[in-house]
Amino acid sequence: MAGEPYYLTTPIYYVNDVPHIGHAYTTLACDALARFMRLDGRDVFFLTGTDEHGQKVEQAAAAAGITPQALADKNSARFRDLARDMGYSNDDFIRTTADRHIRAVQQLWRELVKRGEIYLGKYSGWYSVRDEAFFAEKELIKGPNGKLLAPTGTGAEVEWVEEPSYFFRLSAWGDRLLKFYDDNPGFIAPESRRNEVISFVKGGLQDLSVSRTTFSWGVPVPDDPAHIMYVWIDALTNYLTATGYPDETSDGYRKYWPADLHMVGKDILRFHAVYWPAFLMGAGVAPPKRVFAHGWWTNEGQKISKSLGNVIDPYDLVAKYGRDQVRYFMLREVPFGNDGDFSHAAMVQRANGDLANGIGNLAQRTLTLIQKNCDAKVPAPDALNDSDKALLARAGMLIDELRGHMTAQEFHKALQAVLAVVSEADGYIDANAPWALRKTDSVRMATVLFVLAETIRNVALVMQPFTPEAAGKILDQLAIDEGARDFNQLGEARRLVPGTALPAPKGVFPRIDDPAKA
Ligand code: ME8
Repeated sequence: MAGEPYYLTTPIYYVNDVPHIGHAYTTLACDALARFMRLDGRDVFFLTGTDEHGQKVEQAAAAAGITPQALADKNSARFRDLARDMGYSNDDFIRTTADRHIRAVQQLWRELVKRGEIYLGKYSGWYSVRDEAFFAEKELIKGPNGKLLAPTGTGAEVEWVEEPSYFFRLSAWGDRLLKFYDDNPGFIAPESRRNEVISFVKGGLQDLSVSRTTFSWGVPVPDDPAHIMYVWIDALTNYLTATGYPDETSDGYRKYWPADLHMVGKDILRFHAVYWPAFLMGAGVAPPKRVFAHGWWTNEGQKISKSLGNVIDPYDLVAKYGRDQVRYFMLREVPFGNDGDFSHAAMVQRANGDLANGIGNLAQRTLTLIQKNCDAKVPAPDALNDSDKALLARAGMLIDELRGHMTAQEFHKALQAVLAVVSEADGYIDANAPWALRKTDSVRMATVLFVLAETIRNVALVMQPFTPEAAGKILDQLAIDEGARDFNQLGEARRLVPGTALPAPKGVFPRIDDPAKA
């Protein structure tokens, strides 16, 4: 596994609007995964970026009285800043207005034309600008005032569109897609979403309109610039662009394509799990290995929307609760894949219960005892008894459990597993009462504190992907070198060295209890 490439992507976000908690969430999930895989020795390429073309962006720019490029520049920068300010570890940030991308998407188009997958026709049908998607009449919903709405839950009105258009022969791909899903059972996750996609494809596919002529903000169709490409064919191709495509001999392409994981919200699964593999197979390019569609966040039980005025700003959240606390909450609170509700009470409960009283308290108690009773040095253990060995073994084996959960994108289960070890360690500290041993058996006290410090070292190592700052501070307090923090250092591979001087301990997860802050 070591050195094996791992390529993962977020959706590229529309620049018609500014980032909110939903965007931060998807990128956070990818960040945790990217950090985990790096610590596990993988050669990670983690991509995020912005989707800058299309009618929606053109309309938003017109409303703001600026050019689409100016709007894109301004809002793309905000997504880039968000990634920086949240401490995300993305390796690249792609923009669909960049030359490298325009070259890639035009090449993919040419390839599809060459293989007879694209033809010129005329489109007439319903289009939702908000969703940048076409819908069949039978899919539409009647709105309260008789207006026809897209069936996506966004409440967006559709408009009738009639124009010359290039089409992709999607109708010919149904059986091949179904076979592909069958041959690659892990391609769509979670399972319930996979079933939805399969039944959609079984319901029959229609050819897809892939160019527009009634607006101009997009990539021109090669040799027919009156047409601009449908924003989704443009956008999806970003995943290829970043690897170096169309240069199929480039290092990036050879190493990272096909992508290991496209992480998306459930709203855009169809584009990633149906259109995208069809485009790619149609162009003779291998499809990605996996698409995971996560759930939707609501705010105190309400749908998050601008009109309700309850959009959650990730900066506010971090200012209020802390970066690591927000990361932990979002990944632990909701089984990844399900919808989740953001509530102040739940946030505080998680941060205090699991972090302050759980991991933080265990580390603080143990390190303070060591500081006071072991001359501020890693204590030297005597012979280990069965309960010592059992706890060390549990902590050392955590990684095997976590690998399984992370490969399945079950972040909540990974964190549950870590916290289970923390509560075992809490039980161990109470059962062994090192503070009492100080007077009766200082040799045993040293052993108990060593076992606890080792357990904390293992817990902090595996927490790095989830709460990187706090985990780093705990490792600092255990005097662990920066170079000795990867997953090869877990368990017996590298125990703490008795006699190592330790700095004065400091709490890393403050309790959130200021009512004014609430
Ligand atoms: O769809 N809860 O961009 P977009 C959870 N440009 N996640 C949420 C969310 C919420 N309430 N709101 C948004 C696009 N998201 C296209 C993608 S990819 C080739 C092109 C997240 O700016 C979630 O990941 O509308 C969702 O899929 C994405 O933001 C949509 O971002």
